[in-house]
Amino acid sequence: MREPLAVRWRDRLQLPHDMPLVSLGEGSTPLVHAPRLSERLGLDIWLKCEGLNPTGSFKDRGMTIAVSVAVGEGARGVVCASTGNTAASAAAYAARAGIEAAIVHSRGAVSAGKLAQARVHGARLVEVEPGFDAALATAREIAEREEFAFVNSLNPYRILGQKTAAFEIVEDLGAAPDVLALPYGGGGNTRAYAAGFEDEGTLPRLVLGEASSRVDTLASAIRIGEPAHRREAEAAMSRSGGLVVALTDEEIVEAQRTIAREEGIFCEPASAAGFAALARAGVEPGSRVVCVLTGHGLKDPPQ
Ligand code: AN7
Repeated sequence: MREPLAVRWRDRLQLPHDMPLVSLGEGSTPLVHAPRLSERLGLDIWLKCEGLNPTGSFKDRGMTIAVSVAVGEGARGVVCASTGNTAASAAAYAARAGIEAAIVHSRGAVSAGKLAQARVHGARLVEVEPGFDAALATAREIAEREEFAFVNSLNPYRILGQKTAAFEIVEDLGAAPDVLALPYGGGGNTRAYAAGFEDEGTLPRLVLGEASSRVDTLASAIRIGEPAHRREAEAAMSRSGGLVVALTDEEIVEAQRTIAREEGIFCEPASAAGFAALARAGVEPGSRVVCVLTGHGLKDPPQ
């Protein structure tokens, strides 16, 4: 059995030993070597398969800690605004904890599978006008009015839990990679990886893939107009000597298909943005690269 990440990394995260733990067995995801992608780009590429977390995305890493803390503080429920994966994760962990979950989402913006997850776990769905920013404002109002814990990535425990992916990569490879490629939506994950690797002593070059058309990209998970963590995420990217690559939907879908056909791994479109960015990042040949595949392909399948 794999230990929950909050147990495995308790000391590193400085979590109290007596804290109540709400866990579904998250973390310890496979880091899979990608020989064909490596050959294609002249690099040494590894895929961190975050779609194998309990609800199918990396969001579970932060949610286990955020919901555990909320329960410890006696919260009646949790609330978040989401493009879908945070919603699915919050709903599952709230169900596990026996508390309520309220999910705020923009009309037509969330994939059917992610909405189904939230519904099946018994969350209350609140639909608002298009735009992630409107959803975030409504989630804050609900948090205040109903005394629910706010579990968007602005909740510091989310970032804390997500740092553990960096610890696992260093453990598996024996050192930090030269480059870390990942999708850039709100920037919380970028911030978490940077903090995790900096704890380990080496920040890899951060290659961030964002949708060139943030507000209406086909990659629904990263349909975020204004990144909540822009300042911190881009500061970490600059510190690392990295870059942000703006991608067309065609590039994102092509990267998703390449990973699926050449390596047998199905990730959702947003998750392929890191690999898509890599192809345009001018990385030194032979570099060791980890591409973070943030969510499972079944989450947001092609129509
Ligand atoms: C698969 O669920 O923002 O840059 O509300 O689901 O940390 O925002 C999801 C984001 C990448 C971007 N890949 O990460 C939400 C949400 C997948 C995602 C991102 C998301 P951040």
